[in-house]
Amino acid sequence: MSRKILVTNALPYANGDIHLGHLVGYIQADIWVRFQRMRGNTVHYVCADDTHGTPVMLRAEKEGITPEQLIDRVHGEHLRDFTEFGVAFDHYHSTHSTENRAYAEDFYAKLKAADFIDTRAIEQYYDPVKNMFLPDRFIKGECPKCGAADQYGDNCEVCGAAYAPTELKNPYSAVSGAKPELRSSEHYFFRLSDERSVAFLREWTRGTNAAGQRRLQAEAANKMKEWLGEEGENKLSDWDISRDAPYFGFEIPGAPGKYFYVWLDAPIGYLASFRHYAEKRGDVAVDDYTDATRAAAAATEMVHFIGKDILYFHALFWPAMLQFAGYRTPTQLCVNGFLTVDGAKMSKSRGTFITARSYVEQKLDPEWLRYYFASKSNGTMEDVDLSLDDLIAKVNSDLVGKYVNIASRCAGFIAKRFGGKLGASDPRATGEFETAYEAAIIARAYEERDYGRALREIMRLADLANQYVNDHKPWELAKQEGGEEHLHTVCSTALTLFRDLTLYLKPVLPALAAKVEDFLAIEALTWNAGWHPLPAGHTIRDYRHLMTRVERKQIDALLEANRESLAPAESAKTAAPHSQQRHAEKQQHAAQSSETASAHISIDDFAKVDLRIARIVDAQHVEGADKLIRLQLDIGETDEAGNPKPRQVFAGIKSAYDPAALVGRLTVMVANLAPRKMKFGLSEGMVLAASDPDGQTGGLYILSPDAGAEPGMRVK
Ligand code: B3M
Ligand code: ZN
Repeated sequence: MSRKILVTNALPYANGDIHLGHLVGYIQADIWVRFQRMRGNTVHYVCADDTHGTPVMLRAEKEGITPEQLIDRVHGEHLRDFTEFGVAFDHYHSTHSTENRAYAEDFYAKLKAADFIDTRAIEQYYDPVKNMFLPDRFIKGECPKCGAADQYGDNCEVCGAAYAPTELKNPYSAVSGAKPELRSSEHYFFRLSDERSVAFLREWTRGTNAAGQRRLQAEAANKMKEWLGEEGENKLSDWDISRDAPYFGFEIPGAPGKYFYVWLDAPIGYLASFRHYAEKRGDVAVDDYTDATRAAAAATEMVHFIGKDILYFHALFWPAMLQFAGYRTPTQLCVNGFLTVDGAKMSKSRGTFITARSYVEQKLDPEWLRYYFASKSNGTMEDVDLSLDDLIAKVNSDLVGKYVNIASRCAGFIAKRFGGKLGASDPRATGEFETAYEAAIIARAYEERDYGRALREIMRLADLANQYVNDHKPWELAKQEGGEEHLHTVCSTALTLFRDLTLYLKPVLPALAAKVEDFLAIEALTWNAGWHPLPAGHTIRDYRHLMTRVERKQIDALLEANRESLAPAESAKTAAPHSQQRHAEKQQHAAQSSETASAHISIDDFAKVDLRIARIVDAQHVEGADKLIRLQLDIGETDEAGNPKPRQVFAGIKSAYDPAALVGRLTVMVANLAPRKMKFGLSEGMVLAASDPDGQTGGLYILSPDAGAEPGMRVK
């Protein structure tokens, strides 16, 4: 039976550009949507800009325009960026819309009637110059824990501590610089801590979707357990859903000067976007997807793709709001991790904070990125690393070297020797590609969003196809007397295999697949269990170039285009003078450290360092040491009796790693460092770890080799 699914992506804020970090989740969702449609399922795929809140209001003010003008412009930019990357929403709406206001008011009225709304007075910082209450991110001061200057009101970027803005020392308003005053004001709360809501959320956590998949990934379900606590416990707090004027948002009915907090109406925007689209189309029954009773009867699904930083909103507030306002609840959350670039947080000074726009302007192919992100997606909440060299290698070897190569080696013969007409295919060669079994393996991986697994399987088939071509050598057949018929069969067979590979790759590479459908003169490919070789006598079109190789210099140009200049640009000036200064200092620091890093050494100098792959066989906290973890590292060494003899190393990585999570991992160690006697014991080497060059975030990242490396292997 075919499924009916409403799919959404998180709504990006309307005050910033789309960057590659955003695109991870959007591309993952788009691939899933395309796959479901190829399977014959009905999918409505919607999104919108998240337009409300203080940052949008202040940004518009700074630009000298109205918030409406700002969000109009950004809406166009965001939609353009998504479209360029093949992220094809059925509709891209705005939370500042009539549908969204109507929904927000409806939710509020229903939650109020069900006794889920409370009011109480709270104390908050107020900017007496700007005449407004200040959200946490707009109050700065000294960290109450470590004393670092210019920290935000919610947490310290230097020591990582989280605190309330009222705990900051010497606070100042990031908007006007004024010293904020504490003032009291009446706020509206959603009573998340109500017993009904706790009971409901426990139940909701456990559900599955129509394909038998769990509603929540394992890591998300664990988080839920942590948030909800043990059975009988109630760890939830009520949620402040109102903000005081001036605020860009929807005024709360019957509460002049009070506005819905941006996060109240943001997820409601999913429904608003869907309603707008459905009404425009005229043939989609909105209630079948949104009303609790109707959705159950119609067996529709609602699937949200989100980043892991907004899980709390989507796994607690949102399902509870829906449930107690009488709406259907989400059938599945698909949560993705953050993006790192070359193993580190995206950074403006390194040029790895890459905007979608710059990528397109530098003329890089968006499908390279789609392919790469897909290859690194495994359906979990793990972070995704964009290794730039690996992107080049994967695209060039998999897509150009293996896949496109099949067509480019065979198409010419069909055109020149056979007038563009195909011959019969060899069923022995096409067999494995076209079995229901093979299709099911790949389909299952797509369904589970383990796109990396799907692509590995597809590339295994591409290897087989290349093997077939290599075995039969059409270029030699073409020169042989009487080789015509064999040549015809081999090239036709290879093109059938190429068609099959295209079908499997189509959710990831829709633009490329469309070019192939055109070249092969075939209907749009869909996912049928039993398909057939391209028929003899079928005429194909002339082969056109399908995809180019990535060059390192294109990547370098992309980084250059995104690198923020050292001189603080006039346009980058923020209302907060301190943050501007700190930003410039950070960048200067980064520039200096990269200068020192570029002094040359000879290859002999480098060869003196004996780097080895090591397996962490044990990791323990060290009593009395606040930075160290005691590691036992297997690098293949044994004692006289032949038993494994791991090295003991003390590593200063406690701030970033839980010892238990390290056991079993492979990493890289310096094996010939002179042993050093420490207070806690002998340290017989060193593990390598990357850290932020400006030393501000305190992030530490130990290295891991690619799969296949073994303990003891030399790294050089
Ligand atoms: N705008 C935050 C984000 O972009 C927020 C998401 C809203 S989803 C309803 O990560
Ligand atoms: Zn601190």
